[in-house]
Amino acid sequence: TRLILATRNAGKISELRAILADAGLDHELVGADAYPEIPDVKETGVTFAENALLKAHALARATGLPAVADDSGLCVDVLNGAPGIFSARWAGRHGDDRANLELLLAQLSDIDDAHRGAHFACAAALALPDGTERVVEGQLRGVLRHVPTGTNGFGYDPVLQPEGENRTCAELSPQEKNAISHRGKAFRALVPVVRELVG
Ligand code: ITT
Ligand code: NA
Repeated sequence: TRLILATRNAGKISELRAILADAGLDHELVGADAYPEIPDVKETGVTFAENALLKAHALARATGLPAVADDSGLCVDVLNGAPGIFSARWAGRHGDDRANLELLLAQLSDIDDAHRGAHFACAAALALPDGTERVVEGQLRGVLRHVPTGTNGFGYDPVLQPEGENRTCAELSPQEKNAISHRGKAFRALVPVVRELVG
């Protein structure tokens, strides 16, 4: 069976392919880029779960195929959970990882190490063309470094150091990150749901 990955974020797509394959899912995984004629859905939800469901439903409805979607972001304690669902466009232009990272570090420049706690959050949604939906969530807790370090991953990975680690997410191998990440946790929880509802 084909399963649409309702995302255009290249970093997410490569992580999702590895996470879902390692979890034993043998579906043909097709990225949203295979459907350029389908417009991006407006992320009007106020939670990760709502936005993930919006993206999954839009692709499932438009393609007639089951779709999974990811909505995710960085929630900073001292910023009361910001940037949260606005993580991809925190500095203005959607998906400008470098500008987002710089803005975040500027906002935290006066914050000492004891107060730099944060977590990544991910909502993983499944939608079927008939409107059936499921959503599950995962988190990765850590602290925010002052200086970006590492070249793996994407987004805010160079500044988040997971609890119990002395490396940032961008210094972990893809396999190491997927084993502990918000996205790994959420999508591993979604796999049995896909098996039940999609086959
Ligand atoms: P799609 O909507 O097409 O899936 P997007 O990048 O717009 O792609 P989101 O709205 O979910 O997706 O925004 C996610 C942002 O959160 C992403 O741009 C990063 O800045 C950040 N983020 C999410 N997961 C991350 C991770 O594993 N490592 C680093 N940053 C992450
Ligand atoms: Na979003």
